[in-house]
Amino acid sequence: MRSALKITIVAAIVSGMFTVAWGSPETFSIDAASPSVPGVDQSDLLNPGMSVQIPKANLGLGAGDELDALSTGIDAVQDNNIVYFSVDRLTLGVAGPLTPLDVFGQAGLSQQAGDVFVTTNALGVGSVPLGINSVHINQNFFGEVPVIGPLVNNAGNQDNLDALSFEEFDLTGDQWQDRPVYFSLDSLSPTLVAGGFSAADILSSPSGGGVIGVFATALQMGLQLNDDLDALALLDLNSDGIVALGTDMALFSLAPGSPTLAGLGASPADLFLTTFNGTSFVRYSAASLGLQAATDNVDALEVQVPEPATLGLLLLGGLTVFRRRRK
Ligand SMILES: [Ca+2]
Ligand SMILES: [Ca+2]
Ligand SMILES: [Ca+2]
Ligand SMILES: [Ca+2]
Repeated sequence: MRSALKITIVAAIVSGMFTVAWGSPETFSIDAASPSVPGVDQSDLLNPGMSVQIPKANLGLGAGDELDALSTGIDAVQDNNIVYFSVDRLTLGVAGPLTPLDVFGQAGLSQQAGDVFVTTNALGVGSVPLGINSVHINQNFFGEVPVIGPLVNNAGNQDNLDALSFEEFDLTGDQWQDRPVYFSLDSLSPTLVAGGFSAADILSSPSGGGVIGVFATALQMGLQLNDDLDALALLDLNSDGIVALGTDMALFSLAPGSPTLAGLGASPADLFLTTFNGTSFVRYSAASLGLQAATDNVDALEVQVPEPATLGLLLLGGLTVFRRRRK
């Protein structure tokens, strides 16, 4: 790319030109190794700015639990998506036309783990994965450490965003969820043992709080009980909190060390698609996201439909679903 064009694109991204019309992160979580813990807990749902939206106790979670994937169940998962994702502290990325404002560049500045990236074309415009990504939201927007801009080198530790939603869960400001919370836990979470759950299960906590249930089991996705699902975009088509086999859809990723990855020769940065029919397949490879299969890990996910007026289409899609249910 000509350097003048590249500088223009980079300047546009820094100024936020490409971020305003796109998905707006409303809820996130960070991991236990983040320097902002224990100021907030690794299982709390957080607002941008690092205030607590839903404390872990209101989800039914306790000490030592690690919430590592999150969804409202109304994500526009389909066969082709623009993918929004986060990566872990060890992720390196692949150099691309938008470096340094991509995973590769942010990793070089030691500030990649708290960012949200989006799959784009070479001009930085949202696209189904083509092997190119760019910074969608830098970590300072979330109040994550380090609170610095995206072009500054970070000498210290960094918060790791490990769960993401474009929607809010608390709509009334009382710190209780007003819609179901779909989530997953990591393999060391005490609640897994207490509830007989797998780290690869998609769990749910109902509107208003209460007892944690299983939305979909590891086996319904063709996973093994000792896999760990660590990133999730979910469409529970009729929003009833009960999985519809062959109809509901999820895009997800697995954590490093999950035996299914070794069995398939797949990467913790690959994204799998399932309709809960007992199988999953790799829909987007690490390379298609601009990531390295051997070293990189996707640890949070959101999606949008790949048309220009994505927000309008998202609303239309939601209304269609709603009408279909009421027939
Ligand atoms: Ca960053
Ligand atoms: Ca992350
Ligand atoms: Ca998990
Ligand atoms: Ca992963």
